[in-house]
Amino acid sequence: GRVGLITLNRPQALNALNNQLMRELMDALEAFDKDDDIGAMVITGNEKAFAAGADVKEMAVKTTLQMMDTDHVAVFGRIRTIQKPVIAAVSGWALGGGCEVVLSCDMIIASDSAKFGQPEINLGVIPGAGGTQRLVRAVGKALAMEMILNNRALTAQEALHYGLVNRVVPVGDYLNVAILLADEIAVRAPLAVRAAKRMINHSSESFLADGLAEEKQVFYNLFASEDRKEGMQAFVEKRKPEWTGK
Ligand code: DAK
Repeated sequence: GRVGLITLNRPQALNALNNQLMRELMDALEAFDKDDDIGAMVITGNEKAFAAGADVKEMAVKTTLQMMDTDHVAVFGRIRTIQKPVIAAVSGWALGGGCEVVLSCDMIIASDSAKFGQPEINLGVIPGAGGTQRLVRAVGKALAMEMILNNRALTAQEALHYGLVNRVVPVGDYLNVAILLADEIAVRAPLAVRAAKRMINHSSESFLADGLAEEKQVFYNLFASEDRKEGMQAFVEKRKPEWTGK
């Protein structure tokens, strides 16, 4: 019908968001946004993972300057420019950049196996694509602190309890429920739907731009640290990182 469906499809890497995947995701969203036959969109992954974060293997070898130059994950910023509603249908892992993609969507339907987390602290960095700003608005400061400072992941039921997701449904149903919800919204008055989305986002975004700019700068600063290199290298080598505070 009038629903544009986008499926993240790098199952061998739990849909880790590399450059190419992020670009293709944004291109697809923008194409649907321009398409008059589409009224709403659904982004999904597979049962095991929505996305386990930015691709650490790709990131581990980057210098700070390369990160700033290509700013590949700044592609994330393009989600904010999508005017039509975007629903995330999440099962399994939604971690790091994957959780940030979800947080940038307008509604979230979770399967009962979904898990939401911001594990960047394990790599010696912080969320760099809106996590520190959007999570606190979604679940409140206390829980956002625990999730980001101490890698606490939320189960689907916890995410529902704290207001992060709209609904939790059995794993066999989550995608259909998301598509049905998108389908219902897609046939509503297009201008009003877009205006409502814009204004609801405006309520929390007026201070967000400053926060996002600051967050990105802090991310790059941490990217220059030895601990960041150690954290990412340790992941690639499947060992525990040794932090030096440098
Ligand atoms: N990147 C690359 N590969 C990944 C990956 C990731 N994030 N997550 C999983 N994989 C790969 C694994 O390496 C493994 O591949 P092989 O070793 O078999 O080749 C395969 O997917 C299956 O993963 P596991 O064997 O680890 O599966 P398990 O079920 O045992 O564990 C897990 C699942 C999700 C707990 C584990 O895979 C895990 O901890 N993954 C990493 C999660 C993580 O740390 N994510 C946060 C990444 S940092 C920026 C903005 C934002 C960001 C960066 C910059 N700017 C504005 C510049 C975002 C940063 C992040 O997201």
